[in-house]
Order: sequence, then structure tokens, then C-alpha cells
Amino acid sequence: MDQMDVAYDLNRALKGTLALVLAGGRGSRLMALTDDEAKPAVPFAGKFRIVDFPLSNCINSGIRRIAVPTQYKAHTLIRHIQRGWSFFRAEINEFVELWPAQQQTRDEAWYRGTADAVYQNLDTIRAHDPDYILILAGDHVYRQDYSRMLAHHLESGADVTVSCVEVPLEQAKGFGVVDADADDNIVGFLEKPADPPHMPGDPTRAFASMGIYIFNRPFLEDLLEADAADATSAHDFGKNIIPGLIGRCKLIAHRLSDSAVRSTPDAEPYWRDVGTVDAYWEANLDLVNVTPELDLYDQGWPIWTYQEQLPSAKFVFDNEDRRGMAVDSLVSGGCIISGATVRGSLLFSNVRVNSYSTVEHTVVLPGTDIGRNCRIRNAIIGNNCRVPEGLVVGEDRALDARRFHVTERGVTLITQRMLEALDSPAPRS
Ligand code: ADQ
Ligand code: ADP
Repeated sequence: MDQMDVAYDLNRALKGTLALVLAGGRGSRLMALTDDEAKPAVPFAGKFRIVDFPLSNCINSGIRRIAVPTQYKAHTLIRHIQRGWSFFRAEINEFVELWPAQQQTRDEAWYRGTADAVYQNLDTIRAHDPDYILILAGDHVYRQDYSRMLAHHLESGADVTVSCVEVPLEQAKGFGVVDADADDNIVGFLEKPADPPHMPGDPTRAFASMGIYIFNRPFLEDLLEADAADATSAHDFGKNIIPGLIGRCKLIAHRLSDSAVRSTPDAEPYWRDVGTVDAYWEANLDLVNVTPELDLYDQGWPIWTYQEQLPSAKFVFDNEDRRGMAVDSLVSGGCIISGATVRGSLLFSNVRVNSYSTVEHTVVLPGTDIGRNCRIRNAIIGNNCRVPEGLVVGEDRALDARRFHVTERGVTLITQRMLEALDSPAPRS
């Protein structure tokens, strides 16, 4: 086949692909940040929500037929997608559809696992008549060109392609760990093994599934029908479907390094499952570095979002105390820093920091107001908090742990509920 035919086939395959961005999981390791909203809806990087990353990757890759199965606390997620992602043209067969769990199948269960979330929508999938199904997680932050993964899937003649990434061995127990031969055939798969095997030749790293799969559509239909009839299955891609395919079909590993969108040609591929409070804090604060690992300023791979119209960030300088500034920080629209000092921090939209306060190495979510004379360090402050005057965080770990949630690496997570509990009498023990 000459190059033009290859390009033509890839273009047709992209048009024939339906992407499913799974966005129903609870994400309980993010603690109080997901008390009120699903993890894909959690704000990230100042003005985005996590789900904007897989959705933007889809459109930047040329995939414009997308469905988002939702379930757990989906209100803010649904509102965000309706407001920000409704620019597709149904007339030319482009769309983002929301698929809330609605007990469509006979046994009237909510989505039981990731595979069930797809199975319960098989009729809708058939109605769209795609050739390929791209399964994505709604809760990862990364830039990947799925058209390159699809090209690999087509070239290799695979039934199923699993996108994989090298991760530090100590993190591998949180992932599906993949064993691939020299031709990228997957010959072993262990879902979240207690003692993960390392990569051949590198004892410090493991080869992990990103939970991103391309299936040929008829193959997926047969698989899901069989899985639904299996009473012992948890109906989950990582736990049941992928391990059950070893040796039974052409199952190919695709390396993120072959499709990652990088800021410089020699940059490491970037992929984060910001599933823990520490990972969330680190990934957000990476962005305030001079050369962050994630480049949000690349106009060749824009990340799209919905954001309300807000006035520009404002800095009110107090001449006497020489405060009223932010350095090494990202400050979003609608913020006012008045007579306060912000360093190495990320402020989401509509944050106020008032006089004589200092905020360092802290992520402040939208709508929060930090009162006067606060000293806050190494923290995440949740949505719409009213931080009382004089609050000190990050200096006395034991005290912080009694009042808030302190992570393993010493990041304090503060929410409005925790702040309200400060005012009420302590429960009797
Ligand atoms: P996990 O990270 O544990 O493992 P999982 O909890 O299965 O992923 O969630 C995957 C995606 O599906 C998430 O975006 C989640 O929101 C969504 N989801 C979960 N349950 C859902 C439901 N009932 N309805 C709709 N959506 C749902 C998986 C794989 C591993 C792989 C990691 C990579 O099982 O093999 O290594 O992803 O992060
Ligand atoms: P502080 O408690 O830090 O003294 P104030 O709320 O008194 O902060 O505000 C100080 C300054 O910040 C105001 O004089 C004004 O310039 C600016 N400011 C405060 N709120 C707004 C607002 N809603 N719009 C524009 N500027 C504001």
C-alpha cells in the first residue's frame, strides 16, 4: 500500500471510531475532593477539569464522536460537558453524548464495572455503527495522539490494543502490569499485583496498562455479551476482560512513547493518574515550575474547557508592608490578591487572598476566600472555602492532622466542612 492509501485508511478509521470516556468511577483516594463530584470533574491546572484532557486529546486526534458514561455524583461533570463541549455538529455526525447509568438492561443494576458501563450501552453503540471503540478513562492528565495508537492497531492487525506506559516499580501495584514480547504481543497481564514484576532489563520500572483500549467493534460486542452472562465476573476491563484475552486473540501493547505529544522531542512522555491527594498536589504544582513537565501553552495541542467569563486577576499592593503579589505561581481569572503574598502556588478561579496572609506551595480551588493574617503552606484548599482570619497550616503537623487531613508526604487537605467543624464543639470521645 502506498502512503496515500495508508493516510486515507487512517482517516476513515478515525471517522469510524467511537470514543467512550469512562467517567463514572468514585475515585475515593482523592478523599474529600470527590465528596461532592466525580473525579473527572475535579478542577485541574487553574481553569480546566480533569476530563478536559481526554476530551481534548480526542478532538486534537481527529476523533469527533465521543460518549461519556457517567454515574457517581455526576452533576458538575454533566453541567461542565453541556456548557463547554456542545460545539459539535450532529449534522455531520460529530457529537459528545452523555450516557448516565440508567439501568437499561434486564437486571436493572447500575454500572457494575467499567466493562458493564460499555455493555449497558451496546444498543446505543450499535445505533452509531462504529468500526472501532476507543475506551478512555476520564480521570487521567496527559497529551496523547490517539490517531497514532489507532494506526498501530490497524498495522498490527490486532483485535485489541492496550496503551501502556513505563512507571516506577513502586507505583506499579496500582495498575494493570503488562508482559509484552519483542513484537508487542501481550503475553501476560496482572491487575494490581501485590508484588509487581519489573520490566526486562530494568529493575526500577514496570510496564503498566493506562486503562486505554482500542477494540474492533464486533469483537468487543461478543466479549461483552459473554462477560455479561458470567456470574463470577466483576465486569471490569482490568480485572476480567483483558486478563481473559491472553493467548486467545491478537492482543497488542502500544507504547505511550510512540504517541505522546511532547513539548520538546526528547521530553519524557507525560501521563498522570492524579488519583491521590499527593499526586494531585504534585501535578498541579509542577505547573508553576519554570519548565513544567506538562506544557499547557502548546497551541498545536490545545486543551479546551468551559470557563465562565471572569475579570482578570487583580493584585492590590500595600505600600507599607510591600505585599500584594504572586510569584512562581499561576493565578486564574476572577482572583484578587490584596495585600497578601502568594509563592509557588496555583490559584483557581475566583480566589481571594486578603491582607497580611501568605500562601506557599498551595493549590487553592475555585471560589475560596482566605481571610487576613493566615499562613498557609503545603496545602490543598477545596472549593468555596471560607478560611478564617489567622489560620496557620503547615507548621504543626500534629495540630493540622487533628483538624484537617494530612497526607503521607505532609500535604494538608482542607475543605469547607472541616473548617465549619472547627467552630462547632469537639465531639465527646
Ligand atoms: P483503575 O485506575 O482502578 O484501573 P477504574 O476504577 O476501573 O480504574 O476506572 C477506570 C475509569 O473508568 C475511570 O475513569 C473511572 O471514572 C471509570 N469508571 C469506573 N467505574 C465506572 C462505572 N461503573 N461506570 C462508568 N465509569 C466507570 C484501570 C485498569 C488498570 C490500569 C489503570 C490505569 O483496570 O489495569 O492500569 O486503569 O489507570
Ligand atoms: P483586605 O481585607 O485585604 O484589605 P479588601 O476586601 O478590603 O481586602 O479589598 C482591598 C482592595 O481590593 C480594594 O480596595 C479593591 O481595590 C480590591 N477589591 C476588593 N474586592 C474587589 C472587587 N470585588 N472588585 C474589584 N476590586 C476589589
